[in-house]
Amino acid sequence: MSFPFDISATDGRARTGVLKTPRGDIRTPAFMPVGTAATVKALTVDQVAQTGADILLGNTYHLMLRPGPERMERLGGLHNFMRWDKPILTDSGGFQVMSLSGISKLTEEAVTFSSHIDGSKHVLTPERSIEIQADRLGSDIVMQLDECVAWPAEESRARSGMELSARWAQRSKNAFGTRETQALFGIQQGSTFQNLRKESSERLQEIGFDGYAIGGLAVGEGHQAMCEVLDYAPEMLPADRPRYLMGVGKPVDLVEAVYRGVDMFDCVLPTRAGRHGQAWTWNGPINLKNTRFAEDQDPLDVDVPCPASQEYSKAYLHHLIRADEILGKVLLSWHNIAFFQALTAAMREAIARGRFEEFRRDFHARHTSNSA
Ligand code: PRF
Repeated sequence: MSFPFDISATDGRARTGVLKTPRGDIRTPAFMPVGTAATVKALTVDQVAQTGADILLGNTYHLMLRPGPERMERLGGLHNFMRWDKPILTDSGGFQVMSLSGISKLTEEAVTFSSHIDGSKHVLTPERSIEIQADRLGSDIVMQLDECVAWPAEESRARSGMELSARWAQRSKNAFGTRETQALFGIQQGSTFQNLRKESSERLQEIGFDGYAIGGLAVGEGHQAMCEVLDYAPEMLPADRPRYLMGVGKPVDLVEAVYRGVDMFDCVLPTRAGRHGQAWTWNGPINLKNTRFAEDQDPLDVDVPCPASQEYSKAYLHHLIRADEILGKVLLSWHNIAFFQALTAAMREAIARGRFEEFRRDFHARHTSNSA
């Protein structure tokens, strides 16, 4: 039985609704903060919850290496371990293997890789990924193992990655079976080829998933090329199931993807940028390292409902970042996550009111990318 997904309003291709899970509702469009190593870097789960996040993302790759899946199960699963009782979606590991690990070998059966921590050798099959996510970590939304082909790709290479992902989708589904309290998402691949995206979607729908992700984007093709794929890719997926664009992105990417029918996102950007002194605001990104903030007594963004956004001066944040103080990273990570939550909340409201076009126009007018 799939989690109920109630779409309460649509505006053009944009949708807003609620994905209902036993651990709580996920309001869509939703942004999932990334909690790679059982922590949203620099923040407590209470701070993350205060920003309005309904769901976090965790990573199979990192957690299988450290602290290890069997230990995680003995410790009561990922929710209990990190003290987050709302939903968690876990990524399956394949993408992180490709981007982080040492020499990896990909066969029909599995991906074999060496740990980025100690060089030890590990094997991940679609079945083992499902077991780790669903049974050891206790994830609420489990992702199939897939192959994300690097960009740019020849069509034949993009096809082989899409086909392997489709076969692994079937194996993932067989391993997952049917479960009452957990959901399984398939992942569409096919690089920037419309015919491959179409074939991928059809094969996933024949297998049948609780939700559908769009993978293989935001891998270097750029905003314009990504939008061109999003002009057709979301509509190839079932309208009554959530659509999740993996690893995306900047605020403009979120707005343009929601406009094209995407419901869920995750990205390290708000926390990673925060640790490097960058703050995202309704007026665009700024870097607090910049000398022009040295005596700026205004807060980051009074329109973002978060203590980090409203109660500290830019001059103070500038000082903290310049002095490499831990608190600077904490406050900017907190603000950025709060901004991304404010952004998705504003999109939900605009769609509900039938005002998404207007929202999108105003967003672009205000959001400049001059100072990052
Ligand atoms: N597949 C998986 N995780 C991902 C991606 C993918 O294609 C991406 C691509 N942006 C991010 N994370 N499994």
